[in-house]
Amino acid sequence: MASISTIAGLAPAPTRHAGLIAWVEQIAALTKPARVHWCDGSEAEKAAIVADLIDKGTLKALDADKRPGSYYAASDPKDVARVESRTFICSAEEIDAGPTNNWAEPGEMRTRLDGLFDGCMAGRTMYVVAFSMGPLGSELSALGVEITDSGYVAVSMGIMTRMGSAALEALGDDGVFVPAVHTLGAPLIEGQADVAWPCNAEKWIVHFPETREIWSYGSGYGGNALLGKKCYALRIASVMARDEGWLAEHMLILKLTDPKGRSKYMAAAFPSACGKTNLAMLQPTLPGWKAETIGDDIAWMRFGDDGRLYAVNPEAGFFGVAPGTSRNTNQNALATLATNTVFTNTALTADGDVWWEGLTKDVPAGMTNWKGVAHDPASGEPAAHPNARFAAPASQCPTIAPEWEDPKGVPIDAILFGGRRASAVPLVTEAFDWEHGVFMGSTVASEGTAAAENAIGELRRDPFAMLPFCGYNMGDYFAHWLALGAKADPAKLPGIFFVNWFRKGEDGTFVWPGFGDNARVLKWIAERLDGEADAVDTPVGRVPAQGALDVEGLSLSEADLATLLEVDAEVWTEEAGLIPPFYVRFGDRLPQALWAQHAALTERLAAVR
Ligand code: GTP
Ligand code: SPV
Ligand code: MN
Repeated sequence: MASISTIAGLAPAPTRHAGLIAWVEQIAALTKPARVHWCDGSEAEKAAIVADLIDKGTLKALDADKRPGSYYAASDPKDVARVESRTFICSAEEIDAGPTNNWAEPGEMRTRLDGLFDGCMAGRTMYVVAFSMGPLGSELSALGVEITDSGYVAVSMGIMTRMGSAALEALGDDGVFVPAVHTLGAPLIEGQADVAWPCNAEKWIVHFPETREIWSYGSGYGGNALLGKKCYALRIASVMARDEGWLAEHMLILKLTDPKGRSKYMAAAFPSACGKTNLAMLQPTLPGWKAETIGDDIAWMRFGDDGRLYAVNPEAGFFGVAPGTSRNTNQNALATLATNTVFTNTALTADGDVWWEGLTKDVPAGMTNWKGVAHDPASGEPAAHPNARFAAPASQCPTIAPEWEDPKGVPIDAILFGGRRASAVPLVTEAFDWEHGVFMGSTVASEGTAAAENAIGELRRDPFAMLPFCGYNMGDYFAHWLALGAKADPAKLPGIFFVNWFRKGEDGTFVWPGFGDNARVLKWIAERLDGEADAVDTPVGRVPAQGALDVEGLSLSEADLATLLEVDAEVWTEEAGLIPPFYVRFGDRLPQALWAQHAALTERLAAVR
């Protein structure tokens, strides 16, 4: 590996950014790696790191015909998802982290981190990964540098961000960057053999919002370790956005074009593993309608000079949930990950390819499961971990919109909120106005998934799908959304909608077919924006009027359709009653306007009961 220099501190820094060099030297002195390598983001560099990871057993090359340029990793069984209980927002004042984040006093946390990071990279290579979140050179983009002792992270950052020389160049001699330090927390002493997936039983995912710093210890997985993603583009960026008057959101971005050629841009916030990737890549089942992809997880949005809200996808790749992805549900995702993809915690087939539950009806024989042992279909255990993921370049997506890297972003026409709700919540509801939409966003609740440690299936509040990702007091976050709307021209604000693909019938199965048929809901939304579709007012918002939702060709009974669109005042009175216990947690940081929205909802419900 010629490109990797061998002596810490003597690595020639490919930058004249004195602040960056000093920081890298300081972190090297603390973490004591065996080598320092400044990533340039080249193909040759990726090949060298991959070769090293294959040597170590971290990666397996997949069959070169079936899955060219692609690799497989299986994590430590205890390192499979984000660890919210170990995630901290260390603002100077506890109240500024708010009731929904873990907080620790910054001085105490720094002392703890100093101890944890002392010598933590011994025996390993320290990679210096400069990256841009957002298209290089865009005013909506921002830069970061992740230092990591994981080659897997360096390779993944190469897929998920614009990484290497170009980002270093964009930094110039004195550009601002968010410093992010990541370690597996698994130093190697002289002669100690490495393991395939080094990590530490103890994990710390720490953010200092005021100084815009990230420190991550002990995990090699996803949002814990690829620090450009949740840690920077959501937790730190949400703080930057509050201070600078923009929005950093857990949202997909898509473009929908109707048969007349009229396009709309939509952003949608659903909690983790609740359908963003799938909606971002949907294949409409409606003739003549076209959907294109701009982003699948994160949106940075800012009002333009024309008064409209513009969004960019800060990422360059998709880190998507594998299980459930199939030719029937998301053929565009499958095409995206045909090549140059890193798979983690899927199953491995006997012929050197990957598999996961839902990919095919038939379960291939002779697979190795994500734990590395022969898969036994009779065991009832899945072959892939439910949070198994793929990391694939966004540019490979067949439906990627030509403007996905437009530095000025795309003007958003509609914002959607949603979650997994087996009952109560209609298929689609339109907010009466921005403030009502913010109320809707603030009350999102969803059933838990495998993307985090919380109990699967249990209902929890996840306002704006940002509960795990808001880097400050969520009461202030709601106020920020209200303030941006109040400043804007109402005619230019996006419409706000609430969707729920996950309503279940009495037999426990989903009533709505979902996936490509979600285009039917998007069609109604687009027509509402153009003033062309009818709606009826209910206490919770506007739902499609009879016949306004295009269900032609669906095998949906009248009763099913009624279930999907029903707003039951009894049920909703109970729902509304659950909001105050949640709101009171924010004390006086909860905007009065949201209490007023709650009171108005209660009144509207009382009027129809
Ligand atoms: P993160 O990457 O964790 O933020 O998740 P995401 O919101 O991008 O979720 P994703 O699209 O990967 O969906 C996760 C799961 O939801 C998968 O198992 C999908 O099969 C399932 N899903 C997505 N869309 C639908 C839908 O319309 N209907 C149903 N029933 N399931 C869906
Ligand atoms: C999520 O959990 O919302 C993800 C995956 O998108 S991770 O990057 O691991 O956070
Ligand atoms: Mn996500």
